[in-house]
Amino acid sequence: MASAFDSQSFQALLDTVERYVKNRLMPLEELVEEKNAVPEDIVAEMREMGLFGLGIPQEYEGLELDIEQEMQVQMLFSQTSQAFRLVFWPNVGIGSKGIVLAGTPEQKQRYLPKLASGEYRAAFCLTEPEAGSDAASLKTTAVRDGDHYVLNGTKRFITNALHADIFTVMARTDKSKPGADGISAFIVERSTPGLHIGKQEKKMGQRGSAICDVILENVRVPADAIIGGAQNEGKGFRIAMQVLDSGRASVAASAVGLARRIIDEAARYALQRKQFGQPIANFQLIQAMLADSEAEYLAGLALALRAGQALQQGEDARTLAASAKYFCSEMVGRVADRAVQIFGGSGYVAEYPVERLYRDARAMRIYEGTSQVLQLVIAKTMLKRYE
Ligand code: COS
Repeated sequence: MASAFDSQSFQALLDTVERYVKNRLMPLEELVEEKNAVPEDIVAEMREMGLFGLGIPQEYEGLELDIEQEMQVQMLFSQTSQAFRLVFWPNVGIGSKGIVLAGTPEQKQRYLPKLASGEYRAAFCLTEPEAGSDAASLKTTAVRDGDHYVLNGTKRFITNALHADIFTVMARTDKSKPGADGISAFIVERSTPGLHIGKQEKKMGQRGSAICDVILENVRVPADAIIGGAQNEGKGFRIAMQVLDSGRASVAASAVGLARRIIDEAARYALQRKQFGQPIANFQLIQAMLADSEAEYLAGLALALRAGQALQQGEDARTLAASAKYFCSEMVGRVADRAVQIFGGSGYVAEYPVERLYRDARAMRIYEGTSQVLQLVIAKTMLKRYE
Protein backbone atom coordinates (compact mmCIF):
# COMPACT_ATOMS: atom_id res chain seq x y z
CA MET A 1 0.00 0.00 0.00
CA ALA A 2 1.56 3.32 -1.06
CA SER A 3 1.35 6.23 1.34
CA ALA A 4 -1.24 8.92 0.80
CA PHE A 5 1.21 11.46 2.27
CA ASP A 6 3.97 13.26 0.37
CA SER A 7 7.18 13.84 2.30
CA GLN A 8 6.30 17.45 3.20
CA SER A 9 2.88 16.68 4.66
CA PHE A 10 4.29 13.63 6.41
CA GLN A 11 7.00 15.78 8.01
CA ALA A 12 4.27 18.16 9.19
CA LEU A 13 2.46 15.20 10.77
CA LEU A 14 5.67 14.07 12.51
CA ASP A 15 6.23 17.60 13.84
CA THR A 16 2.68 17.70 15.22
CA VAL A 17 3.11 14.29 16.87
CA GLU A 18 6.47 15.27 18.35
CA ARG A 19 4.99 18.43 19.91
CA TYR A 20 1.98 16.50 21.19
CA VAL A 21 4.15 13.84 22.81
CA LYS A 22 6.49 16.36 24.46
CA ASN A 23 4.02 19.04 25.50
CA ARG A 24 0.83 17.12 26.17
CA LEU A 25 1.66 13.49 27.00
CA MET A 26 5.00 13.57 28.82
CA PRO A 27 3.64 15.86 31.58
CA LEU A 28 0.88 13.28 32.20
CA GLU A 29 3.16 10.25 32.66
CA GLU A 30 3.02 10.27 36.45
CA LEU A 31 -0.77 10.64 36.45
CA VAL A 32 -1.16 7.65 34.12
CA GLU A 33 1.18 5.62 36.34
CA GLU A 34 -0.74 6.54 39.47
CA LYS A 35 -4.27 6.11 38.07
CA ASN A 36 -3.32 3.14 35.90
CA ALA A 37 -5.42 4.65 33.10
CA VAL A 38 -5.11 7.12 30.24
CA PRO A 39 -7.45 10.10 30.74
CA GLU A 40 -10.54 10.04 28.52
CA ASP A 41 -9.86 13.52 27.14
CA ILE A 42 -6.56 12.21 25.74
CA VAL A 43 -8.39 9.33 24.05
CA ALA A 44 -10.80 11.88 22.54
CA GLU A 45 -7.88 13.99 21.27
CA MET A 46 -6.32 10.91 19.70
CA ARG A 47 -9.57 10.26 17.84
CA GLU A 48 -9.65 13.87 16.72
CA MET A 49 -6.08 13.62 15.39
CA GLY A 50 -6.96 10.55 13.29
CA LEU A 51 -4.42 8.37 15.12
CA PHE A 52 -6.65 5.28 15.25
CA GLY A 53 -6.64 5.12 11.45
CA LEU A 54 -2.97 5.80 10.72
CA GLY A 55 -2.43 2.72 8.56
CA ILE A 56 -5.98 2.08 7.37
CA PRO A 57 -6.56 2.82 3.65
CA GLN A 58 -8.12 6.18 2.76
CA GLU A 59 -10.90 4.26 1.02
CA TYR A 60 -11.95 3.22 4.53
CA GLU A 61 -11.40 6.67 6.03
CA GLY A 62 -7.93 6.09 7.43
CA LEU A 63 -4.79 8.17 6.85
CA GLU A 64 -3.10 5.39 4.85
CA LEU A 65 0.45 5.88 6.03
CA ASP A 66 2.85 3.31 4.64
CA ILE A 67 4.52 0.91 7.06
CA GLU A 68 7.77 2.85 7.40
CA GLN A 69 5.81 6.03 8.08
CA GLU A 70 3.68 4.23 10.66
CA MET A 71 6.89 3.10 12.34
CA GLN A 72 8.28 6.62 12.47
CA VAL A 73 5.10 7.85 14.14
CA GLN A 74 5.32 4.95 16.54
CA MET A 75 8.91 5.79 17.44
CA LEU A 76 7.78 9.25 18.54
CA PHE A 77 4.84 7.94 20.56
CA SER A 78 7.11 5.40 22.23
CA GLN A 79 9.21 8.17 23.75
CA THR A 80 6.58 8.52 26.43
CA SER A 81 4.61 6.01 28.56
CA GLN A 82 3.67 3.04 26.39
CA ALA A 83 0.09 3.28 27.68
CA PHE A 84 -0.59 6.29 25.43
CA ARG A 85 0.45 4.47 22.26
CA LEU A 86 -1.46 1.38 23.34
CA VAL A 87 -4.73 3.33 23.29
CA PHE A 88 -4.77 3.53 19.50
CA TRP A 89 -2.03 1.21 18.27
CA PRO A 90 -4.10 -1.99 18.40
CA ASN A 91 -6.41 -0.31 15.83
CA VAL A 92 -3.44 0.57 13.64
CA GLY A 93 -1.62 -2.73 14.09
CA ILE A 94 -2.66 -6.20 15.20
CA GLY A 95 -6.34 -5.31 15.65
CA SER A 96 -6.92 -4.19 12.06
CA LYS A 97 -4.11 -5.65 9.94
CA GLY A 98 -5.81 -9.05 9.63
CA ILE A 99 -8.91 -7.38 8.15
CA VAL A 100 -6.83 -5.13 5.87
CA LEU A 101 -4.73 -8.11 4.69
CA ALA A 102 -7.35 -10.80 4.34
CA GLY A 103 -10.84 -9.44 5.07
CA THR A 104 -13.75 -9.69 2.62
CA PRO A 105 -14.98 -6.40 1.05
CA GLU A 106 -17.99 -6.56 3.41
CA GLN A 107 -15.79 -7.00 6.50
CA LYS A 108 -13.59 -4.10 5.41
CA GLN A 109 -16.64 -1.90 4.84
CA ARG A 110 -18.24 -2.89 8.12
CA TYR A 111 -15.24 -2.50 10.42
CA LEU A 112 -12.40 -0.44 8.95
CA PRO A 113 -14.10 2.99 8.92
CA LYS A 114 -15.15 2.51 12.55
CA LEU A 115 -11.65 1.38 13.51
CA ALA A 116 -10.14 4.32 11.63
CA SER A 117 -12.28 6.86 13.47
CA GLY A 118 -11.72 5.19 16.83
CA GLU A 119 -15.45 4.61 17.28
CA TYR A 120 -14.48 0.94 17.56
CA ARG A 121 -11.39 -0.28 19.36
CA ALA A 122 -9.78 -3.61 18.59
CA ALA A 123 -7.95 -6.48 20.29
CA PHE A 124 -6.04 -9.51 18.99
CA CYS A 125 -6.65 -12.81 20.77
CA LEU A 126 -4.09 -15.52 20.10
CA THR A 127 -2.46 -16.35 23.46
CA GLU A 128 -4.15 -18.81 25.83
CA PRO A 129 -3.31 -20.14 29.29
CA GLU A 130 -1.69 -23.25 27.72
CA ALA A 131 -0.64 -21.73 24.38
CA GLY A 132 1.86 -18.87 24.57
CA SER A 133 4.99 -19.41 22.47
CA ASP A 134 3.45 -22.60 21.08
CA ALA A 135 0.62 -20.62 19.52
CA ALA A 136 -0.39 -23.37 17.07
CA SER A 137 -1.42 -25.60 19.99
CA LEU A 138 -4.29 -23.31 20.96
CA LYS A 139 -7.38 -24.98 22.38
CA THR A 140 -10.21 -22.50 21.83
CA THR A 141 -12.76 -24.27 19.66
CA ALA A 142 -15.15 -23.03 16.99
CA VAL A 143 -17.74 -25.66 16.14
CA ARG A 144 -19.93 -25.25 13.08
CA ASP A 145 -23.66 -25.17 13.82
CA GLY A 146 -25.72 -24.42 10.72
CA ASP A 147 -24.89 -20.89 9.56
CA HIS A 148 -22.95 -20.18 12.73
CA TYR A 149 -19.88 -21.19 14.68
CA VAL A 150 -19.95 -21.62 18.45
CA LEU A 151 -16.75 -20.52 20.18
CA ASN A 152 -15.49 -21.74 23.54
CA GLY A 153 -12.18 -21.04 25.27
CA THR A 154 -10.08 -18.53 27.17
CA LYS A 155 -7.64 -16.02 25.71
CA ARG A 156 -4.96 -14.60 28.00
CA PHE A 157 -3.05 -11.29 28.47
CA ILE A 158 -5.16 -9.52 25.85
CA THR A 159 -4.13 -5.89 25.42
CA ASN A 160 -7.06 -3.50 25.15
CA ALA A 161 -9.64 -6.20 26.02
CA LEU A 162 -11.17 -3.78 28.51
CA HIS A 163 -12.01 -1.25 25.80
CA ALA A 164 -12.25 -3.33 22.64
CA ASP A 165 -15.40 -3.45 20.52
CA ILE A 166 -14.11 -6.15 18.20
CA PHE A 167 -11.78 -9.06 18.84
CA THR A 168 -9.78 -11.05 16.31
CA VAL A 169 -10.05 -14.52 17.83
CA MET A 170 -7.97 -17.47 16.64
CA ALA A 171 -9.92 -20.69 17.25
CA ARG A 172 -9.69 -24.31 16.15
CA THR A 173 -12.33 -25.14 13.54
CA ASP A 174 -10.88 -28.59 12.79
CA LYS A 175 -10.13 -30.73 15.83
CA SER A 176 -8.67 -33.47 13.67
CA LYS A 177 -5.79 -31.10 12.88
CA PRO A 178 -4.00 -30.31 16.14
CA GLY A 179 -1.52 -27.76 14.70
CA ALA A 180 -1.66 -24.65 12.54
CA ASP A 181 -3.89 -26.11 9.82
CA GLY A 182 -6.97 -26.48 12.05
CA ILE A 183 -7.08 -22.80 13.09
CA SER A 184 -9.34 -20.03 11.74
CA ALA A 185 -9.45 -16.31 12.58
CA PHE A 186 -12.81 -14.82 13.57
CA ILE A 187 -14.04 -11.30 14.10
CA VAL A 188 -16.10 -11.32 17.30
CA GLU A 189 -18.10 -8.28 18.34
CA ARG A 190 -18.08 -7.35 22.01
CA SER A 191 -21.86 -7.35 22.31
CA THR A 192 -22.03 -11.07 21.39
CA PRO A 193 -23.60 -13.00 24.28
CA GLY A 194 -21.14 -15.28 26.08
CA LEU A 195 -18.11 -13.00 25.65
CA HIS A 196 -16.72 -11.94 29.04
CA ILE A 197 -13.71 -9.90 30.06
CA GLY A 198 -11.65 -11.12 33.02
CA LYS A 199 -9.98 -9.05 35.72
CA GLN A 200 -7.29 -6.52 34.87
CA GLU A 201 -3.84 -8.06 35.55
CA LYS A 202 -1.39 -6.26 37.83
CA LYS A 203 1.70 -5.73 35.70
CA MET A 204 5.35 -4.83 36.30
CA GLY A 205 5.20 -1.88 33.90
CA GLN A 206 3.28 -0.24 31.06
CA ARG A 207 0.72 0.86 33.61
CA GLY A 208 -2.28 2.61 32.12
CA SER A 209 -2.69 -0.11 29.52
CA ALA A 210 -4.84 -3.01 30.66
CA ILE A 211 -4.38 -6.68 29.86
CA CYS A 212 -7.17 -9.16 30.70
CA ASP A 213 -8.49 -12.59 29.85
CA VAL A 214 -11.18 -12.83 27.20
CA ILE A 215 -13.52 -15.69 28.04
CA LEU A 216 -15.71 -17.21 25.35
CA GLU A 217 -18.66 -19.29 26.54
CA ASN A 218 -20.84 -20.60 23.73
CA VAL A 219 -20.27 -17.46 21.71
CA ARG A 220 -22.29 -17.76 18.48
CA VAL A 221 -20.95 -15.89 15.49
CA PRO A 222 -22.18 -16.03 11.89
CA ALA A 223 -20.13 -18.29 9.60
CA ASP A 224 -19.05 -15.21 7.62
CA ALA A 225 -17.24 -13.86 10.71
CA ILE A 226 -14.14 -15.79 9.57
CA ILE A 227 -11.64 -13.22 8.30
CA GLY A 228 -11.77 -13.56 4.52
CA GLY A 229 -14.92 -15.71 4.67
CA ALA A 230 -15.48 -19.48 4.49
CA GLN A 231 -12.60 -19.98 2.03
CA ASN A 232 -10.23 -18.98 4.84
CA GLU A 233 -11.29 -21.76 7.19
CA GLY A 234 -8.02 -23.29 8.41
CA LYS A 235 -5.94 -20.29 7.36
CA GLY A 236 -6.20 -18.36 10.61
CA PHE A 237 -2.76 -19.28 11.95
CA ARG A 238 -1.05 -18.03 8.80
CA ILE A 239 -3.08 -14.80 8.94
CA ALA A 240 -2.08 -14.40 12.61
CA MET A 241 1.58 -14.96 11.76
CA GLN A 242 1.46 -12.40 8.95
CA VAL A 243 -0.18 -9.92 11.29
CA LEU A 244 2.56 -10.67 13.82
CA ASP A 245 5.26 -9.94 11.23
CA SER A 246 4.08 -6.35 11.04
CA GLY A 247 3.41 -6.40 14.80
CA ARG A 248 7.01 -7.39 15.44
CA ALA A 249 8.40 -4.65 13.21
CA SER A 250 6.17 -2.30 15.09
CA VAL A 251 7.41 -3.45 18.52
CA ALA A 252 10.95 -2.93 17.16
CA ALA A 253 9.97 0.67 16.35
CA SER A 254 8.59 1.12 19.86
CA ALA A 255 11.79 -0.20 21.40
CA VAL A 256 13.81 2.23 19.28
CA GLY A 257 11.62 5.17 20.32
CA LEU A 258 11.79 4.23 23.98
CA ALA A 259 15.57 3.81 23.77
CA ARG A 260 15.84 7.37 22.37
CA ARG A 261 13.93 8.76 25.34
CA ILE A 262 15.98 6.79 27.86
CA ILE A 263 19.28 7.85 26.29
CA ASP A 264 18.11 11.50 26.33
CA GLU A 265 17.29 11.19 30.04
CA ALA A 266 20.64 9.55 30.83
CA ALA A 267 22.74 12.00 28.82
CA ARG A 268 21.04 15.06 30.37
CA TYR A 269 21.48 13.64 33.83
CA ALA A 270 25.15 12.81 33.21
CA LEU A 271 25.79 16.41 32.19
CA GLN A 272 24.17 17.93 35.27
CA ARG A 273 25.04 15.40 38.00
CA LYS A 274 28.35 16.29 39.69
CA GLN A 275 30.68 13.88 41.51
CA PHE A 276 34.38 14.28 42.29
CA GLY A 277 33.89 17.98 41.51
CA GLN A 278 32.67 17.65 37.93
CA PRO A 279 29.76 16.42 35.80
CA ILE A 280 29.81 12.62 35.61
CA ALA A 281 29.56 12.96 31.79
CA ASN A 282 33.26 13.86 31.91
CA PHE A 283 34.17 10.37 33.09
CA GLN A 284 35.07 7.90 30.38
CA LEU A 285 33.28 4.96 32.04
CA ILE A 286 30.02 6.95 31.90
CA GLN A 287 30.81 7.98 28.31
CA ALA A 288 31.34 4.32 27.40
CA MET A 289 27.86 3.44 28.65
CA LEU A 290 26.30 6.36 26.76
CA ALA A 291 28.27 5.52 23.61
CA ASP A 292 27.23 1.85 23.70
CA SER A 293 23.61 2.90 24.07
CA GLU A 294 23.78 5.43 21.24
CA ALA A 295 25.50 3.00 18.87
CA GLU A 296 23.04 0.21 19.64
CA TYR A 297 20.13 2.63 19.25
CA LEU A 298 21.39 3.61 15.78
CA ALA A 299 21.79 -0.04 14.79
CA GLY A 300 18.26 -0.79 16.03
CA LEU A 301 16.84 2.19 14.15
CA ALA A 302 18.40 1.03 10.88
CA LEU A 303 17.27 -2.57 11.35
CA ALA A 304 13.71 -1.62 12.33
CA LEU A 305 13.34 0.59 9.26
CA ARG A 306 14.82 -2.14 7.04
CA ALA A 307 12.15 -4.56 8.32
CA GLY A 308 9.49 -1.92 7.66
CA GLN A 309 10.81 -1.48 4.12
CA ALA A 310 10.61 -5.24 3.44
CA LEU A 311 7.03 -5.36 4.73
CA GLN A 312 6.17 -2.32 2.67
CA GLN A 313 7.51 -3.97 -0.48
CA GLY A 314 5.46 -7.08 0.21
CA GLU A 315 8.53 -9.30 0.72
CA ASP A 316 8.38 -12.31 3.05
CA ALA A 317 9.61 -10.31 6.02
CA ARG A 318 9.43 -12.95 8.74
CA THR A 319 13.20 -13.10 9.34
CA LEU A 320 13.70 -9.36 9.18
CA ALA A 321 10.71 -8.61 11.41
CA ALA A 322 11.82 -11.25 13.93
CA SER A 323 15.43 -9.98 13.83
CA ALA A 324 14.33 -6.37 14.30
CA LYS A 325 12.02 -7.19 17.19
CA TYR A 326 14.61 -9.47 18.81
CA PHE A 327 17.50 -7.02 18.47
CA CYS A 328 15.60 -3.84 19.33
CA SER A 329 13.77 -5.22 22.38
CA GLU A 330 17.02 -6.64 23.79
CA MET A 331 18.75 -3.38 22.90
CA VAL A 332 16.27 -1.22 24.83
CA GLY A 333 16.69 -3.58 27.79
CA ARG A 334 20.44 -2.93 27.82
CA VAL A 335 19.95 0.80 27.24
CA ALA A 336 17.47 1.01 30.14
CA ASP A 337 19.79 -0.96 32.39
CA ARG A 338 22.74 1.32 31.65
CA ALA A 339 20.55 4.38 32.23
CA VAL A 340 19.61 3.15 35.71
CA GLN A 341 23.34 2.59 36.34
CA ILE A 342 24.19 6.14 35.24
CA PHE A 343 21.51 7.53 37.56
CA GLY A 344 22.86 5.33 40.36
CA GLY A 345 20.65 5.30 43.49
CA SER A 346 18.42 7.90 41.84
CA GLY A 347 17.76 5.47 39.00
CA TYR A 348 16.30 2.96 41.40
CA VAL A 349 13.77 5.30 42.97
CA ALA A 350 10.59 6.47 41.33
CA GLU A 351 11.48 10.17 41.52
CA TYR A 352 13.06 9.99 38.05
CA PRO A 353 11.38 8.56 34.93
CA VAL A 354 14.11 5.97 34.21
CA GLU A 355 12.82 3.66 36.94
CA ARG A 356 9.41 3.56 35.20
CA LEU A 357 10.85 3.46 31.68
CA TYR A 358 13.03 0.49 32.69
CA ARG A 359 9.89 -1.40 33.75
CA ASP A 360 8.06 -0.35 30.56
CA ALA A 361 10.93 -1.69 28.44
CA ARG A 362 10.92 -5.13 30.04
CA ALA A 363 7.69 -6.28 28.39
CA MET A 364 9.09 -5.74 24.92
CA ARG A 365 11.23 -8.88 25.10
CA ILE A 366 8.10 -10.89 25.76
CA TYR A 367 5.04 -9.72 23.86
CA GLU A 368 4.45 -10.49 20.18
CA GLY A 369 7.04 -13.25 20.39
CA THR A 370 9.65 -13.81 23.10
CA SER A 371 13.29 -13.31 22.19
CA GLN A 372 13.74 -17.08 22.30
CA VAL A 373 10.88 -17.78 19.86
CA LEU A 374 12.25 -15.11 17.56
CA GLN A 375 15.69 -16.74 17.66
CA LEU A 376 13.98 -19.94 16.48
CA VAL A 377 12.16 -18.11 13.68
CA ILE A 378 15.41 -16.50 12.52
CA ALA A 379 17.38 -19.75 12.70
CA LYS A 380 14.70 -21.75 10.88
CA THR A 381 14.54 -19.47 7.85
CA MET A 382 18.27 -18.87 7.91
CA LEU A 383 19.21 -22.55 7.97
CA LYS A 384 16.91 -23.21 4.99
CA ARG A 385 19.30 -21.15 2.89
CA TYR A 386 22.13 -23.61 3.62
CA GLU A 387 20.23 -26.86 3.25
N1 COS B 1 3.76 -15.62 7.42
C1 COS B 1 3.02 -16.52 6.72
N2 COS B 1 2.93 -17.82 7.06
C2 COS B 1 3.61 -18.22 8.15
C3 COS B 1 4.39 -17.34 8.92
C4 COS B 1 4.44 -15.99 8.52
N3 COS B 1 5.16 -15.11 9.20
N4 COS B 1 4.94 -18.03 9.93
C5 COS B 1 4.53 -19.30 9.80
N5 COS B 1 3.73 -19.41 8.73
C6 COS B 1 3.11 -20.64 8.20
C7 COS B 1 4.20 -21.65 7.92
O1 COS B 1 4.76 -21.46 6.64
C8 COS B 1 3.44 -22.95 8.04
O2 COS B 1 2.71 -23.19 6.87
P1 COS B 1 3.16 -24.37 5.84
O3 COS B 1 3.10 -25.61 6.67
O4 COS B 1 2.13 -24.29 4.79
O5 COS B 1 4.55 -24.01 5.43
C9 COS B 1 2.42 -22.67 9.13
O6 COS B 1 2.30 -21.24 9.20
C10 COS B 1 2.88 -23.18 10.48
O7 COS B 1 4.14 -22.60 10.76
P2 COS B 1 5.25 -23.31 11.64
O8 COS B 1 5.40 -24.71 11.17
O9 COS B 1 6.45 -22.44 11.67
O10 COS B 1 4.48 -23.34 13.05
P3 COS B 1 4.97 -23.76 14.47
O11 COS B 1 3.85 -24.39 15.18
O12 COS B 1 6.27 -24.47 14.37
O13 COS B 1 5.15 -22.35 15.25
C11 COS B 1 6.21 -20.34 16.00
C12 COS B 1 5.96 -21.39 14.88
C13 COS B 1 6.75 -20.93 17.28
C14 COS B 1 7.21 -19.42 15.38
C15 COS B 1 4.86 -19.59 16.26
O14 COS B 1 3.98 -20.41 16.97
C16 COS B 1 5.07 -18.31 16.99
O15 COS B 1 5.38 -17.27 16.39
N6 COS B 1 4.86 -18.32 18.33
C17 COS B 1 4.87 -17.12 19.12
C18 COS B 1 3.50 -16.57 19.18
C19 COS B 1 3.52 -15.14 19.59
O16 COS B 1 4.24 -14.32 19.07
N7 COS B 1 2.69 -14.85 20.55
C20 COS B 1 2.60 -13.53 21.06
C21 COS B 1 1.22 -13.21 21.38
S1 COS B 1 0.37 -12.47 20.14
S2 COS B 1 0.43 -10.59 20.67
